[in-house]
Amino acid sequence: MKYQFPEAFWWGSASSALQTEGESQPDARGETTWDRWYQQQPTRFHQQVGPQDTSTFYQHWREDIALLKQLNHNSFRTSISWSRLIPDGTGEVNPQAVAFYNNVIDELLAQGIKPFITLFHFDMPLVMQQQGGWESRAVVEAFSRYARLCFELFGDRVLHWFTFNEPIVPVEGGYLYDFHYPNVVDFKRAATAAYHTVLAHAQAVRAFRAGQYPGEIGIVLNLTPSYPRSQHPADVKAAHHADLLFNRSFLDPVLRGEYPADLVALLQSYDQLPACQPGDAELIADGKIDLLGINYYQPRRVKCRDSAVNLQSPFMPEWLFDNYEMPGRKMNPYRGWEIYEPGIYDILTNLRVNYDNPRCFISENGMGVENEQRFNQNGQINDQYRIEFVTGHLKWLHKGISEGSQCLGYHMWTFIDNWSWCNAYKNRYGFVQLDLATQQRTVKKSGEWFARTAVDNGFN
Ligand code: BGP
Repeated sequence: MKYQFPEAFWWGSASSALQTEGESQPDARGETTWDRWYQQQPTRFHQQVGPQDTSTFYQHWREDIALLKQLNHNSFRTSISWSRLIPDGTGEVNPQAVAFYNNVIDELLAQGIKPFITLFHFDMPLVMQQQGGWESRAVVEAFSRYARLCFELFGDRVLHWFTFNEPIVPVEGGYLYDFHYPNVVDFKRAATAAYHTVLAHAQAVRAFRAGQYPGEIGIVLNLTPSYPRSQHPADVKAAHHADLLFNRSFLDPVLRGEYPADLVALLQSYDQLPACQPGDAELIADGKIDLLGINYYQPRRVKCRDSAVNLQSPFMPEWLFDNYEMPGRKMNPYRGWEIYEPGIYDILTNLRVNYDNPRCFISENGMGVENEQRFNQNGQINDQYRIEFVTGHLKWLHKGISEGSQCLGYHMWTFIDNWSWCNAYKNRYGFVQLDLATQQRTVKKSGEWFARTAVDNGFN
């Protein structure tokens, strides 16, 4: 076999609580920011489909885990919903939630599938947001209590924990670019939210280590390699700034235990540093992880600004660089994102060379397709494009591993077509097609291909 992967390689997929669980009356969870945002502004959501309309994992967990088994998963990542476990964020624990997550974890294990559990995948309990969300240190404390509770309840069986999924995304979406609640635009508030997320992560890691739970703890970051338009120093500097803001603002604290000095100097020069407290540096140093999850979808291409900055306007990342549309780049024709397979190799090489080669795995990679029903042939989605997408990335991943990267697995986004943030069901990603109206599940061609690849531990 030409592309054989290391023994015990993790083959699987990822999903998240809010995107799959759905409503669960009478065991209702507490409201999240997404529920509230949908009630307030349903038109922001694709075809006005909100977070209540999912693949109803809360009811179909046993059937869905049987499908994971059928697709030869040996591992599967999902998240715990903070607002389901503790509906008001800090108070009483919901016993139905405990029973539900126990059932899911036990059934995964019974089927030989390792549960990988994320503690926070974008679904902020509304009560916590009303107390300031990640801008508030009280919420950092509340998160750490929630994390400890999860370790206590499920830590005897869950051996792979992740504090956050893509923590930069709620910061970008909620405080810079208006695609997450609370949809404000303010760099200083964004920097504060990001800083407190790092503190919350570190508090959870501290609690995990103090409790001496078995297994390991990490974080999932969406790493977007920043490629400059040219090797001109101004373009290279622009790409470096984008890398500092969007990758290294989380990567360095969790792998090196500190912020990059040039990021601190950069923010200081624009008077955008968040407020620190005594003890923060020690806390961040304690937040170093055992395992890094890497979400990779597309790179960031960057050039220096063509025009002068308006110094009267509020500071934004775009003061430091412009995004660049490289001519001839390969695009996903069904979703509008660039496809650049070598990016996965560049991420691994950067980690190996510059970050002491951490243990890592690809925690999300996937191809969203609009109107995918058009590829239905005789009752099954024939998604050859997705098989090509995955093989293209796996080849570069294989090269990275053969050069020494400690990449331990590959998880696709996602198992079943799911509800997605403001996009709802616009972009379908699943190995399994979901008919939302009937809740019928049908394995796509890519699911069958993945099942063979997982069992063969590679492909030709
Ligand atoms: C990642 C998130 C997932 C998922 C995916 C696809 O950033 O971790 O939760 O949503 O992106 O994104 P979209 O559905 O917006 O195409």
